[in-house]
Amino acid sequence: MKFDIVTIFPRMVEATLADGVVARGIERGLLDVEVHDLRDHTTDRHRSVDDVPYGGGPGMVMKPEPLARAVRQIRERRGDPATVILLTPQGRRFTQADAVRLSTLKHVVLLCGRYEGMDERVRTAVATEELSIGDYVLSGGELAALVVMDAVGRLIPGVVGDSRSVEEDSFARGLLDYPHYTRPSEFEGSRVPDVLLSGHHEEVRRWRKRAALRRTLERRPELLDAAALDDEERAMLGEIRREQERDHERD
Ligand code: 9D3
Repeated sequence: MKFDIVTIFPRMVEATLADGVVARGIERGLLDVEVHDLRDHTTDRHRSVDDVPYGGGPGMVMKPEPLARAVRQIRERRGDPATVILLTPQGRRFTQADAVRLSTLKHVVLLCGRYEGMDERVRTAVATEELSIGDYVLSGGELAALVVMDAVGRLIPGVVGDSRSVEEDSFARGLLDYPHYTRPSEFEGSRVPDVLLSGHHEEVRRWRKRAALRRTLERRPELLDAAALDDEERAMLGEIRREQERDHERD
């Protein structure tokens, strides 16, 4: 899979790609990432990527031509119909389902904005979709593009060493993770639950499942609406809910 990322901060993106999961995917030849400096696609003496907004107002707007030229060059070189994603606060929220969908594609172009935003015609004429990574204000699309590449990259078979980690991932299963423990068995007066030391694999499995359900119910109950629960999980969830109701009555 190939990512082309267009930015005015290529060094920021390259530095982040030097280590971690995407770096390993690149080393293993499973991922290819090319970082494009938007200024290389300008035609004026000052290499301008932004201009004042029509209609007035504060800040600057990214000019459409350099972005369109960058994407045209990327398309010409590859010759395939690429997905062109604009990272923008106005985009649809990026989810694990998007990561799974994008991981099936051969080629994705990521456009990073800066300043107040991009000329509207980049959105309508160049981008094929728009994504946001959440409801907080970043100073540009670069970190969002890196988030997307990380989430997608680790779904490419072979990028993450142990594929069981990917399959078991909390959002892949629709539940939050169960608590993890390693040595020592007692730390600052807090002991590892006995069942995890017991060697009873079936009991461990059930304990983890119950713990994951309890955490999800307490912290992210809306995830349970979408989770595909099996019979055992539905029964456990019923028990946990009854326990909690009992605890509330006592308070
Ligand atoms: C300060 C300008 N704001 C005025 C209302 C709007 C604004 C424009 C550009 C706010 C942030 C940005 C830069 N952010 C992104 O490009 C961005 C982003 C984000 O800020 N949050 C979550 N996901 C994303 S994806 C791209």
